[in-house]
Amino acid sequence: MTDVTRHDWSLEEIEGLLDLPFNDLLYRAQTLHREQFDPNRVQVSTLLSIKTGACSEDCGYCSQSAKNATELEREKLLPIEEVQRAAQEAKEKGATRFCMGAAWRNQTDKNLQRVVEMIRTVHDLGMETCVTLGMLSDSQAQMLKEAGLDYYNHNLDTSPEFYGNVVTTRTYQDRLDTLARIREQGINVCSGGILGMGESRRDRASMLRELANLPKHPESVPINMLVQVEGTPLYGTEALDPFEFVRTVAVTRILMPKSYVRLSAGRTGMNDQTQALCFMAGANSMFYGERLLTTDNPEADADRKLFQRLGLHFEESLELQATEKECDSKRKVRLAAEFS
Ligand code: SAM
Ligand code: DTB
Ligand code: SF4
Repeated sequence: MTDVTRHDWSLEEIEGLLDLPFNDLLYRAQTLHREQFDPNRVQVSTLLSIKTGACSEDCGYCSQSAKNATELEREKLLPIEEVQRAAQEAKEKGATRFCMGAAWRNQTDKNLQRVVEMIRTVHDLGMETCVTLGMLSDSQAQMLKEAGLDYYNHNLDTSPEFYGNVVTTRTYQDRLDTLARIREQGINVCSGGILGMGESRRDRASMLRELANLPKHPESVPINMLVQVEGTPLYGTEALDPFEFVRTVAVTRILMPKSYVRLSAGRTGMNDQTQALCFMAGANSMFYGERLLTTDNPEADADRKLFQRLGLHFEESLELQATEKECDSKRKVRLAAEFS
């Protein structure tokens, strides 16, 4: 079989995909998706904000920037018991990964040591761990690796061309450098972006080219729809056509066929039909639980009902999958013996 992962996409090729008739695009994405994944399984992660607000970056979309006049209440780094309780609850509801986010531009080693303890605690509950803490130095990335961290989330957010319209306190290259440090340590990379910030289709193509042409594709690619927060510069931006969102999910699937594509922020503003189209376009991961970091996500019950209506299932943890495989091979041996 030919290798389906490429790292040499041109902007024109990607724009060509985004321009395809909707049915042709979804057919291509769904076909590739089926070759790599069970199309009816969705990986679910639950988020927790472990340090909220007062961030020194000026991201135009974010409720947590100190530069944005939002109503958010700032909170110091959470006590470990609170993190443990939230992770346990997420596990009981069926999440297999727990993602902890902090509103930091970068962090002190002292704070990072506390995050390391949180990672160990969540890991001991039998969940996969993910953190998103802003920029990292080499030694900090190494500390996270030694703590056994599974994923680090660090989004490129948009195209290099549009980036300056959204953030001015860091550069695109800063983001790429942190991603390289995470890779270097062998931590799984979670990196994607936000749509609906007033960017053009070409910008969406350009962001996807950056992600798809990384030396190794991110294992997880979150595609967020902008959650418009009052008091942020991007509040009031014209809403993106939901079909354009679905198209971008489909092209993400085509460019990075082996990656998990995550339907991320913005689901509360989407109807069930749009979400179903996203799953058809190749999304196979999402945030689950009523809260994202500082804004709302659909109720867990509503998501379970939607999954039931669509015949979708939560993907089990890797541990459970391994047990299933073991049972499956034992069953095959037994059947072979019975029929011989
Ligand atoms: N401070 C860290 C950072 O910026 O990498 C981690 C937390 S930050 C909130 C994680 C990601 O959430 C951002 O990179 C952005 O893609 C996404 N995000 C933040 N606010 C959002 C919003 N209002 N709508 C959609 N996505 C958002
Ligand atoms: C990602 O791409 N989206 C998540 C997670 N990675 C960290 C965060 C979404 C945040 C939405 C706005 C909020 O709740 O503050
Ligand atoms: Fe800070 Fe992250 Fe929000 Fe930017 S996105 S303001 S870095 S918390």
